[in-house]
Amino acid sequence: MNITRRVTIALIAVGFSFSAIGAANAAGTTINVSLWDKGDHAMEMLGSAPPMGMAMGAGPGNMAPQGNGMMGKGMMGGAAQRGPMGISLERDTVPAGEVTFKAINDSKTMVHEMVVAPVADTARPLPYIKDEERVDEDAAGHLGEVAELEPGQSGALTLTLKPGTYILYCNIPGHYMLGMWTLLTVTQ
Ligand SMILES: [Cu+2]
Repeated sequence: MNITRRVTIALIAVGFSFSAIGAANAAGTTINVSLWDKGDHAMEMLGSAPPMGMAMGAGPGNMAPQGNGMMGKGMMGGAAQRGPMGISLERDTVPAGEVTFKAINDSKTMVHEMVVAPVADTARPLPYIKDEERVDEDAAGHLGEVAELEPGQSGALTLTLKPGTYILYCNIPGHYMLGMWTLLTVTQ
């Protein structure tokens, strides 16, 4: 074994012990969140496309992969794309406790935001105010948000979450209906 190799192995060992300490001491989980859209024309689909809110027919469970360009890109191999805009999570399952969402607006042109709410039943759409094309945040059970990020801006939100299912959605008018939401599972 030459010296270079020995040093390399020693460094790997140090790296492992550091990451083990890091995991043990971590106060919570951080999730990177991408708010994205496919450009200015994304809004034109509102009204012409079928509604794509949760449980509205074009959700992930109801949409077969068809290679139509709407599926599969996903920021980090995450959620399927169901519409012209969406929310992608670095991971969609986290342990209960403190969760920090680091949201970045990856749009070139549009303001987006990230609102978090609990979900009792994924088969039921969120309460919706049709006149305003927005989710009724109070009725949905608002837990917190990173409000109105300009393109390229980022923001963070830390919540203490119990086990269950949660939705992250954008409540800029029309965006939820265009598929800008995703689910997060919090485990025991
Ligand atoms: Cu949005």
